[in-house]
Amino acid sequence: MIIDGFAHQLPDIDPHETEEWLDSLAAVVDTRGRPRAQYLMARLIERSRELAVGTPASVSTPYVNTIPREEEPWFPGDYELERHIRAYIRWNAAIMVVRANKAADGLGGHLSTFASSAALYEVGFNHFFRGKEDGDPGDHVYIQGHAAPGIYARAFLEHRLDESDLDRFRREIDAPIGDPPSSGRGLSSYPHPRLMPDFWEYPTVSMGLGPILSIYQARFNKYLHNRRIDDAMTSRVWSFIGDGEVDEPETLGAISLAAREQLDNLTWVVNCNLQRLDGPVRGNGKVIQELEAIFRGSGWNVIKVVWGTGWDELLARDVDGVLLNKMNSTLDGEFQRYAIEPGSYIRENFFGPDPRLRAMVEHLSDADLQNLPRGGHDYQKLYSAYQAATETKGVPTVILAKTIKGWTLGSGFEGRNSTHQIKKMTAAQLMELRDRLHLEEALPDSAFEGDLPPYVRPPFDSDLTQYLLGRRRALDGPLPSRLVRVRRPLQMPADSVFDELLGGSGTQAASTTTAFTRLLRNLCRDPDVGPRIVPIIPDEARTFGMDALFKELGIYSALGQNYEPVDHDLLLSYKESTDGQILEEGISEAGGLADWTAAATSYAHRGVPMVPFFTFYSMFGFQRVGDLIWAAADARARGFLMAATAGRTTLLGEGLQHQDGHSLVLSSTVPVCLSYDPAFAFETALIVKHGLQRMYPGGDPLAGEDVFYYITLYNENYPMPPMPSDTEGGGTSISDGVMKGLYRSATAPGTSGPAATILFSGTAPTETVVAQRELAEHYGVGAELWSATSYQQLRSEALEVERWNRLHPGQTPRVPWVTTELERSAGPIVAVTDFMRAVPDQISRWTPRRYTSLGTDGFGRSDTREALRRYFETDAPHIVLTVLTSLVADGSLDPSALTDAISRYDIPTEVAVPWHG
Ligand SMILES: Cc1ncc(C[n+]2csc(CCOP(=O)(O)OP(=O)(O)O)c2C)c(N)n1
Ligand SMILES: [Mg+2]
Repeated sequence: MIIDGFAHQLPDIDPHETEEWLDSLAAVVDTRGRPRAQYLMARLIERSRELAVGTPASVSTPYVNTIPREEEPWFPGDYELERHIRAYIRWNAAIMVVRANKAADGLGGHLSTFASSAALYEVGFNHFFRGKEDGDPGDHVYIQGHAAPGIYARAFLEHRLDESDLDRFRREIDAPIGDPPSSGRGLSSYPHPRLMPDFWEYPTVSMGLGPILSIYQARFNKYLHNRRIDDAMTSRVWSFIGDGEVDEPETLGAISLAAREQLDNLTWVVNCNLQRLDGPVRGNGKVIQELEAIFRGSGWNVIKVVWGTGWDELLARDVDGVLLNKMNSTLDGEFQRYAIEPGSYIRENFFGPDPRLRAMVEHLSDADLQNLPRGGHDYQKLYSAYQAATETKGVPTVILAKTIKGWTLGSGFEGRNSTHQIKKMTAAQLMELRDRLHLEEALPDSAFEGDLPPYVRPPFDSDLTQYLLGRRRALDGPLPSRLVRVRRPLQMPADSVFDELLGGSGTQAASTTTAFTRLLRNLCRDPDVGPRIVPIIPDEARTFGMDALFKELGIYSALGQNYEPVDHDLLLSYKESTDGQILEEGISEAGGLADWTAAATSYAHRGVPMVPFFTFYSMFGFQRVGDLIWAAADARARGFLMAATAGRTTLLGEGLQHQDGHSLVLSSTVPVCLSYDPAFAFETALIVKHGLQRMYPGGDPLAGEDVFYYITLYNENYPMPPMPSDTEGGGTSISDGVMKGLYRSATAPGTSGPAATILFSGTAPTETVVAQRELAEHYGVGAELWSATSYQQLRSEALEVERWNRLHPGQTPRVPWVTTELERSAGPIVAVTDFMRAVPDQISRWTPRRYTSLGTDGFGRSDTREALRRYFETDAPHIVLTVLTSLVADGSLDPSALTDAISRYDIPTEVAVPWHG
């Protein structure tokens, strides 16, 4: 017996009526069969939803189109012309890849992805995607990375690119960025704004990132709108996604947020060609059905486009429900097979077993059966789906379009498991493609005589090109198109915003994290830049002491705050509001990074520069969502990543999974990420101030650089010194030194013995100051202290110099800045960091004297700071011993100092090596 728990817990106010309904249903099943009962139930559910009865929506529907034929809107375009345009685009997309691989074997490229999705894109380009030429930002279109050839082919038809450009597909090196397109510039393999900054907008090729980024882009548009910064509601976010790609956790991981935030400005199109790279996506199941249930369960509007028009009349005659049953019960693995088999096989195996089904298609030839198209290749069906998606209010829409991978490329490609990887076509395959696309007139046999198959496009003044261009003009210009322009100017903050941090904390102990929180608050309070600051925090504001900002700035929520918070009577209560400034992401670093990316690219994607600060547990940044950061760098993001709770010894009891001693190594792998490890509040302020100026000089995005900042923040408290006078001895100003990565923080105490130099960063000053004192007191060593704010910046400059010297033999060699600076100090150099030694070791090639580093290589442990620093051998005694060891090696000190230090500080000498695990 099946019991629906909820119904049995409520009183039945009319058992007689209940019984009548149930008996009727049983009678229908008995007399008319199950399919009829299913039909009636479906109609009842539909009606009850119309009547807002409150019936829970089912998560799945039969395997047919969501939009019935009679609900399809009138198609406003020229069907024939658009089909012809598609044929040209399909041809050139394929030829581009084939030519590239003939010219240079192994260049790669993909034929089958776009072949399956050409109609999905074309209906968008001809009827929906809005461009930017009217001055508005238009739509945000995330294109499947492997479909790039088709997008280039369309740009070719639009006369944005020409043949020489297409021949530079995946040949970027000899074509510097910025060449005029007509000279044949390199076309990147996939959508890379970093490589084609006036063309691509959204990097998508690392699977799963495009989908999650698109959700947060749509959410960010609502944020801008609700905060009255930009009227973003005219822009729609479209994301094209592979059905294999949905297996990436990032793809589906944030879909419930999209529904919760009512992102009706978001449309996803999943290209369900049933295949990924190696084989079927769900051979033993049905990916469309699975996705439908997931999305409906998450509150999305789901539109399935399974069958092309040819199937409509068959379904209309399906009186017994046998066709529907066959559709429902056929597995994707079988559908993939039907895509490659002849019509006779389909007749035998799909329609054949049931005589009622077989009879249904008796009037169709085998060729007809083979050509019954899938919904994702049916322009009218797609148009209907897109139209419905754009009209849907209150929820995001996903269109699940069933296609064939490699469609129109011929039998060697369509539906084959190997299709994703095939990049070459034989002469016979090319002819077959031409015939299939009906391009005989444009491509007579004689066109194939050369070595390479030809590109072909209709003349500029042809009806076809004019139609194509006319459609784009009507939709405000071509896409993709990346444009940096100022729609809403940005103003830089007043200098006074930074004063508090530059002044230091006096005798009061403070951490760089609390200092930064004050800076963030001051920035938000600045009347000019304030509204453009986007504070983003995962569920860690209290950990970082940032909860104080909740009340003042408000937490953004599309729904406002429809409840009285539990802490309403506290001064610093949890305040959500529709115009809240803080994006509190909950426990999702990927979400926070996606937010950050939307804000950090807003200067280009919306013409509205925003300044995002994403503050997170540094351990869960690069290590966890590094690929999103890489994608943001590709997208030319500008902003600040604030690595809180940095360091391997600062988090006391947290241990192995939390103590970060390596994110600075990871961050240094991203070319445009400037990594800083400041020790003092004033350094942090300077880095933010100069960073703002570098990204937006005087507020101007066009003059700024596409870089972003990774800045560590610690939770260790010590008095924060004021910024020293900017004209420190030796000619380098403090702010210059902080930005370039190194400056002298304290001169050596007067001593009779040898000199040494100690570099510190992050929290290391606490131990180095003690070491400096001990060295002077017990060993007569006078050590200078230098703050190394960025080994990465020092290294980068030194590498440039090294390269210049190599390329300019015979000329006076240049000297790296770090070398020149350290020549102003004396004695062996010892660097101390709370990160692993690889961080300071970045400059070891260029230090003018003996160089040793101390760091926290190895897994973290839980204990006190003191115990941890002793364990990692970064405490003051170990610094002293290291300095003495260097001096002895240099012959500047008697070796007896070493045994003295070991016994003075009780340094254990037979302990396990920390980095062995
Ligand atoms: C994160 C990541 N892993 C692996 C790949 C390699 N890869 C490129 S395309 C592809 C298959 C894509 O299948 P699907 O999403 O179904 O797209 P289709 O080409 O079928 O439209 C894979 C595995 C990648 N690009 N990104
Ligand atoms: Mg696929």
